[in-house]
Amino acid sequence: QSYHVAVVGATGAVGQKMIQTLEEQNLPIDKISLLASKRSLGKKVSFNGEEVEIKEAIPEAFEGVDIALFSAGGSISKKLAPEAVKRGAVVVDNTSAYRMDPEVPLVVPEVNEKDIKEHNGIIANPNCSTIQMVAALEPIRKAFGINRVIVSTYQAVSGAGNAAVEELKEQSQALLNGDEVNAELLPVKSDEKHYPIAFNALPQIDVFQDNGYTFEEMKMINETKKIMHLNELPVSATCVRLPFFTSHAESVYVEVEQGGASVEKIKELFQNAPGIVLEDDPNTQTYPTPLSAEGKRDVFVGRIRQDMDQSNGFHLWVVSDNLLKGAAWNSVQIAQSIIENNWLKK
Ligand code: A2P
Ligand code: 11C
Repeated sequence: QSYHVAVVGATGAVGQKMIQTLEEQNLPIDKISLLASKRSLGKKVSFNGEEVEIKEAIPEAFEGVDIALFSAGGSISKKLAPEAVKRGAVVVDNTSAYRMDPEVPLVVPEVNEKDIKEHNGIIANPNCSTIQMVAALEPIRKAFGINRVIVSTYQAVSGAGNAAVEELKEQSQALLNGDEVNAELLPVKSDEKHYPIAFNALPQIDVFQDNGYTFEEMKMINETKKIMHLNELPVSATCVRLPFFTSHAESVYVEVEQGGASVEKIKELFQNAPGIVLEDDPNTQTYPTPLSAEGKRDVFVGRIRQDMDQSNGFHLWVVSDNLLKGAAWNSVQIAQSIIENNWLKK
């Protein structure tokens, strides 16, 4: 059997990685529809050696599509995902539009692959910073249970799309040339104030909520509970944007439920966990960095330490390519699981 796959947002930072990952994964795809806005009409993208023309993302574009990967922003997903489902497609949505909808599974295959089969047409791909954290927490949860999570993030600009990548380049060049620096996009395009990201750190990712947390922080909090099926798990997050292009890094503090956990045992868990690579040896200065994780599909973990005061508390440094495991690769993994398990229809 062969499938017709659509990518919505095909010209975007994540969409481009989706196309590349679909190609590398060699899934049984006999037709691909690459969709974006009117602005991209006529552009061509190569897929499996063929030039495919970008088409406008309109409801009719989903006729005959089996699986549609969406990454063109929440409002596009809200408008077009139901249109795709109406026409018989299963949607893997990489926006926040449906993630907290109780009817929509929110999936990181290493954690809750089986939730996919409960779908009603839409499966949500979590936020990039959530995905890499829960992938690292899951082996610990399975072995010891977890009681509390506190995370601080160090996030790449590509999480905010291609325009943010351009802004960082332009600002960096301007600063080094001694020219005036323009900030028009980050931290959030629609917000009142904009700050330079070049040579800076911005403790705001996405808009502020009434409780003083940002939406990115609330995504990490709420999505983690849903994916891990731990509705009562205390989770807190502080999310910060830094001036590098790719990969998010996270300092994660986790308290385990049962005794018996140690740094050595946690390292052993990571050595045997799917999708995780342990890079941890202070003697040889071995630990992951955003640059070393770039272009790779795994979640890298290092700097594992026991808390100095809390014997059931552990600190981890977790790094992953936000466009791959954080977005495109996780979406393609979900698509692959749908195909391999024949979960297209519920
Ligand atoms: P386009 O390039 O035609 O604007 P990024 O995350 O890098 O900012 O990319 C956003 C993606 O979402 C792009 O592929 C962009 O296409 C797409 N997109 C933005 N607005 C729309 C729209 N109204 N309809 C369809 N796709 C859209
Ligand atoms: C960022 N994590 O780095 C965001 C990007 O909910 O899918 C992903 C937004 C999302 O800005």
